[in-house]
Amino acid sequence: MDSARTEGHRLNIHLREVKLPALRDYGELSVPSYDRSRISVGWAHIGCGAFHRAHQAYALDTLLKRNFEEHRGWGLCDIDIMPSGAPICEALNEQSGLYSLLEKDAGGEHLRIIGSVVQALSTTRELAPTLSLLVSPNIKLITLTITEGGYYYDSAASQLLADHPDIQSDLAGGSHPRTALGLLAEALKQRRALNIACPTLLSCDNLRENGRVLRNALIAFCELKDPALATYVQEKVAFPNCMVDRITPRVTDTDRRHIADRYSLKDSAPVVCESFFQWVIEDNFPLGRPAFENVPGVILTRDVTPYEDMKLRLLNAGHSQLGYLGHLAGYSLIDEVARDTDFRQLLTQFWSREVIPFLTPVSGISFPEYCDTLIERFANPNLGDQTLRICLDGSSKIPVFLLPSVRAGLRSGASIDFGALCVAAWIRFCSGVGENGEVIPLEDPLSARLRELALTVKNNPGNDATPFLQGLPVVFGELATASTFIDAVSHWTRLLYARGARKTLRSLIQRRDWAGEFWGDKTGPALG
Ligand code: CS2
Repeated sequence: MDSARTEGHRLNIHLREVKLPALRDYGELSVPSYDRSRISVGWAHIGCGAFHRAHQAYALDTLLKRNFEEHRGWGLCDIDIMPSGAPICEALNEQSGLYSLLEKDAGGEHLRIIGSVVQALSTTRELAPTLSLLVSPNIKLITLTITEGGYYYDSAASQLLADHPDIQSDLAGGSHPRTALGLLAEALKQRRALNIACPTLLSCDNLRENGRVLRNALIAFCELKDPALATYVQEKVAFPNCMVDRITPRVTDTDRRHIADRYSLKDSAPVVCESFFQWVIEDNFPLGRPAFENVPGVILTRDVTPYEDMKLRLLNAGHSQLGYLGHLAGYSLIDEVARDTDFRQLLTQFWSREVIPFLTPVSGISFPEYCDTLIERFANPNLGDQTLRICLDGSSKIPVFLLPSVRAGLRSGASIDFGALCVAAWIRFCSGVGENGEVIPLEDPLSARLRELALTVKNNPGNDATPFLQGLPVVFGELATASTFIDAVSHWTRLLYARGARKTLRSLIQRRDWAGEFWGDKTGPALG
């Protein structure tokens, strides 16, 4: 047995005590091979969650391993603005930024200690140091993973949610920024005053044209706060779009115990993810960038939108289908849902009938093959991704992941039943009580409103979904008055209440009146 494993077993080591040279790569464990003391911060990231640490921080770690001298000035400082993010910042700092990333695929797992994060700052505790870092000329790139709702932007209406209490608080100059927009506006204001060039702002959230959304939201925020700053942002700041992809479940105590037992490592900030990694980035970085093209899985391109549409409408909307219906059908893990034949049929029919026909082709990618890979990824039995993780924040995910396909279907007179069934499942889910009377925990900034509206639908004659659809203009926009959509959602909600999730989805996938062949039929046996 090699020294690392022996040492680990003997010491039952905690990452905060690890001396890296003592912990060498062995089989399933790899560690930073570079001299971390020579890394300086050049990249700030807002949102210290697991996704960022499975994605951007992983990409930089790969580059530091490959070409240390070129990248040692790009070290990451992770910033969190949520009070709930303070403990993770503390845990990372105690471990001098180190954490373990457990990559899992169907064949096994690999544990990798990531060394690219130099420091973590929580604005609730360390606002002044955060601002001075963001204003420093060393910072040439600021990336964000602040969730779809973190932009306070209604994409369908193209407007900032200016009345939102968090935005109002930041406009009024509250003691601590509640939004990333407020924090960024303050940092850019100071940079402008000091005549320091603007870093590139790269949104890494699951939004269509995430760079454009960030730009529009930030400019709209600045217009209300400081119009001269709005003009400056408009003229001086680059906001490339990018598409990010790596399934990253919530870390559980079981994962922590597993890392401690199998690798003899205690880690207060571990991350679990699949081994798949993809990052498609628009190449627009005026102050330079790490050599992202050298990270396997990264594509630099001029137009990210076809990749975004493909990923959001196939992967993320597919997840929503499995999440809501799967949860109602009694599943707590996505891989179990994805191995259920009825649900596989649901996915393949949904994709082939209601999504793929409306996607712009992506050079070098066959959508059916992409979907086959998605099914394999969803069905990864080692990952332990939770249906409840997928079901959280529906009010900001459904409009981005699902409704663009519904709109495209309505425009062309095609079927929208799979989309409508997913919305119906969300409404049924939001009632807060499952099919066997169990409580469904709702995690969404709008949870109280969602529950109230969903209960109105539950108690409506015929489960008419109109109050839910019309009560959430930010989610449904003009769809709330589209009678075909209202009728379809009401129909599926009624069936979900009358028959339950499984029978309802069977009645859709076994429907006999579909016209023509579709990809799901052709590949049925392989997927069944
Ligand atoms: C998921 C995503 O949140 C969701 O609903 O679909 O978190 C998904 O796992 C990632 O976007 C994968 O890249």
